[in-house]
Amino acid sequence: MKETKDHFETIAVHAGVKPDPSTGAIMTPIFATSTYVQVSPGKHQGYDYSRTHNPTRTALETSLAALEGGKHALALSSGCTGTDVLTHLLEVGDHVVSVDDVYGGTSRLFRTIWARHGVETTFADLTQRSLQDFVTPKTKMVWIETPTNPLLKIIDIEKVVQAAKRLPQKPIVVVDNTFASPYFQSPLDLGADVVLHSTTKYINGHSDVVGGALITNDKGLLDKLHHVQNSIGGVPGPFDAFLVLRGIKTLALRMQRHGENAFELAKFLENHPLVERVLYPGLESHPQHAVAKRQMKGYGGMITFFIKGNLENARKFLESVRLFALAESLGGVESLVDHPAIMTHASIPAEMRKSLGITDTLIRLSVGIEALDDLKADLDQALKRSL
Ligand code: P1T
Repeated sequence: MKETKDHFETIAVHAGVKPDPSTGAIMTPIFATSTYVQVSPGKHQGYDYSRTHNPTRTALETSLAALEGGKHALALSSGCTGTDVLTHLLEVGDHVVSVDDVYGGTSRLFRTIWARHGVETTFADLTQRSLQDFVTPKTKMVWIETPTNPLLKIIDIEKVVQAAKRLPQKPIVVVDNTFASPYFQSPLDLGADVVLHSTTKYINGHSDVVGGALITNDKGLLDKLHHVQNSIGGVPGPFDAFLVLRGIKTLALRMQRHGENAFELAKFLENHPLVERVLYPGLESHPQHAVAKRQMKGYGGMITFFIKGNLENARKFLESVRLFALAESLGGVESLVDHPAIMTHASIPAEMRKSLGITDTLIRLSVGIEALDDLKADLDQALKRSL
């Protein structure tokens, strides 16, 4: 089968996937092996041990790189492993500037693990102030998440990249592209050095794998990242690699539907009398709508809204949904609902959460691919029960 780089849909189906040469099997085999026979010491077919490389993982990495329009990818055991592997590139005394509203686990890793190992992080609202206001001579990594989790702030990637490139120490600019997916946003094209994914989310899309990925055009950087990964061992098993590769084939179709459903639901919620405020990058009321319109090809499947009332009203709503499942995570075909303050962002200190605006009435939706009318009806009945 000939690989093509023409369109995203074609890449999603074909990149990295070749018929197995020994059998013709069209699907990539699950190479369930820890080791590989060598004909002479050090003489092998490119694989010596599965922590280092595995053929099912190689196929997934080829696919991931192609999806992001990048040259190289590493598949990892989780999104958090990707954050950890990147931060391992830094040294004691180095500094990170991170977007303030990031996934709770990313914030936790910077604040409670890496801070103990001498890497300090400043959390910055890069929608309001520029990168220059936060950098020090020791700033070696800039961490962008956009859209952010859970407030869906949109960071102007190109602007931050340009500010970073002007610094003499040339910090690595990382973009966590999990919320947008490569279907809606291509950070490498905007100058980012590395893209991170929690493949647990849209890329796999079926809520049955925990995985991560790093994608870059820089071979030197890839080698350093692979050295860390191989040293600490954060690799996915071959079955997980196979599942993610299988999920990717429908990524374009799924993202299209996630985006359409979310856009309609965002408009529905914005006009609902029991909703205080809706945050969705596609709405003109979104503070960074213009940036989203320029840098994204669509606005994604995540919606955040503030329900009218207090925690009790939020609780009643969350206990009343029937189709939306109350669960952490996002990006699967089924719709999920999350209460960030109690669930996904509970590890962020209360004061910090408060100053970010992650309140008791904040609700996050991961809109699935079900029929729009059913999702709308579910939200409507649950909102009515929130009173
Ligand atoms: O769960 P893991 O695969 O380790 O991915 C971590 C991660 C990284 N980046 C973003 C933007 C994320 O949303 C996540 C994981 N997020 C959730 C589990 C959640 O419900 O928000």
